[in-house]
Amino acid sequence: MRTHNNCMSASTLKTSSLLPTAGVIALIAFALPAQAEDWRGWNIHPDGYPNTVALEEFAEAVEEQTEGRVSPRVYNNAVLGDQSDAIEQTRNGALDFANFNMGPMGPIVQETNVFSLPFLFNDVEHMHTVMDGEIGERFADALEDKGLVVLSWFDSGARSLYNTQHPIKTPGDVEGLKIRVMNNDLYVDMIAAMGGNATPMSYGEVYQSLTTGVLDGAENNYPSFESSNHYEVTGYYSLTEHLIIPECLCVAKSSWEELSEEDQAIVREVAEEASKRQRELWVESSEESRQIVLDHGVEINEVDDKGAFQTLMEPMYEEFIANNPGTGELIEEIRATE
Ligand code: GTR
Repeated sequence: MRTHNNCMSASTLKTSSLLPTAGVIALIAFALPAQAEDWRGWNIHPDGYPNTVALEEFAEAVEEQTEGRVSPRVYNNAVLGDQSDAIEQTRNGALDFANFNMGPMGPIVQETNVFSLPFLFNDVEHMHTVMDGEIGERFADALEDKGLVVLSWFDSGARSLYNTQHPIKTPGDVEGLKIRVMNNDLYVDMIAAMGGNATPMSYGEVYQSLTTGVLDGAENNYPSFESSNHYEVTGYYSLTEHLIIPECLCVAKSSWEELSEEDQAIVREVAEEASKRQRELWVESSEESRQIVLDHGVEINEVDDKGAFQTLMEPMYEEFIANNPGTGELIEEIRATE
């Protein structure tokens, strides 16, 4: 935690001829305002991305409403490190806040791995209902136990496969393709179950690997497919919609605990607003991105039989449930949430 004091320092107050007495020091300390907290925030996305806009508005509103007691600044484009590193850095307080996807969170907060099971949620609305309810609170508790205070949940749409070779209509079309996945072994199993070869890789390295043929494809939602420019180097986007993964807006527990209760309440409220804003922007941005990639000439195809992909995931579910006691019930609970 870095702090600064935007008022005059004690040394400027003291006269040159007299050393301050203990009483004078106490008076000075009393007169100085509480120290402002400079918060550094990690963000993987570029300028103009819905999450970036929501995070920047969050930062501005927090600064304004806490009257400068908390002064957050967002660093875009993962300049502060890749997502797995940033999660660790936020857990240990080297970073103060961030927007994280629950995919790369899985290896660090095991409970969140359930979100990396393909076809868990029926649709994005279902994911929102689950995350905004009691189940979402349980996940927030699990994250807090690992040093991350969840303030609100963001959207990240549905992820679909894209590649340089051909449209994917059936699992057979994935056969032999080298597909980039986020850092989580569950995705290696997922792509293997479809017949492809998965390479876990950080987001920033994917573009180059697609151009050199190290990768044939990757998977993501429309806004990321577009803003990462991956659409420029892959001709086919196939609507498998195999993953719907929540994201959090979270704060390092150590930074959180330095706030007064009053400021915590302000930050929480502003974060709720940021989530609403992000979800609205998400819808607009997904449509805009879809249009941009279409205009560029990317072939987008529906997948008529998603059930064929879903069936292939059954052994993955069985293994997951066997290795993670209690998750069978949790999955049923999530599926039964309306
Ligand atoms: C995006 C997500 C990022 C990151 C990225 C990726 O959709 O918002 O946090 O996980 O995908 O594929 O690495």
